[in-house]
Amino acid sequence: MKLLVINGPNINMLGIREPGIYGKQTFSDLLALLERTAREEGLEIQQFQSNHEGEIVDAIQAAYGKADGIVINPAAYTHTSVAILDALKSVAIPAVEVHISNVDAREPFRQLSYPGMYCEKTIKGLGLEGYRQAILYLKEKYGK
Ligand code: CA2
Repeated sequence: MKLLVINGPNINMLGIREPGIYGKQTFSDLLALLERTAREEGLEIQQFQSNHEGEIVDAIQAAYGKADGIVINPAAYTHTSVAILDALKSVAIPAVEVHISNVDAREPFRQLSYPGMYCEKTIKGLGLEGYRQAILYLKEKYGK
């Protein structure tokens, strides 16, 4: 099974500031978690991080016919990007949305998610563990 994990803007800065909201773990820790999970679960996991909305749209389109599932943390684009929502709809690959923080308990502008309107499930507030849970969900439901 091939999964694509996509992270949006500033996720590469994890652990550097605001540990009270996002925890102390870094982006390198996230990459290590993805590698470890891929190994343990016998999955092929490709990861992509970008600070640019169009590049995220391109990555989703490039997954068409290749990935069996997408795990996506669109970061700030969560709350603004109809383009990412449309890209997910256009490829129709099963997707799970992840948020490191509990966006429900934060500012009102973080309560709306456009990509989440396509995603089967949203996991929030579990830190990096949320990515692992999203991967396990996709494996359980679509694994082959
Ligand atoms: O909780 C999440 O995973 C978010 O997607 C993270 C985004 C935020 O805009 C979303 O509302 C919720 C922010 C990404 C990381 O931003 C940083 C900010 C300060 C220090 C390090 C990273």
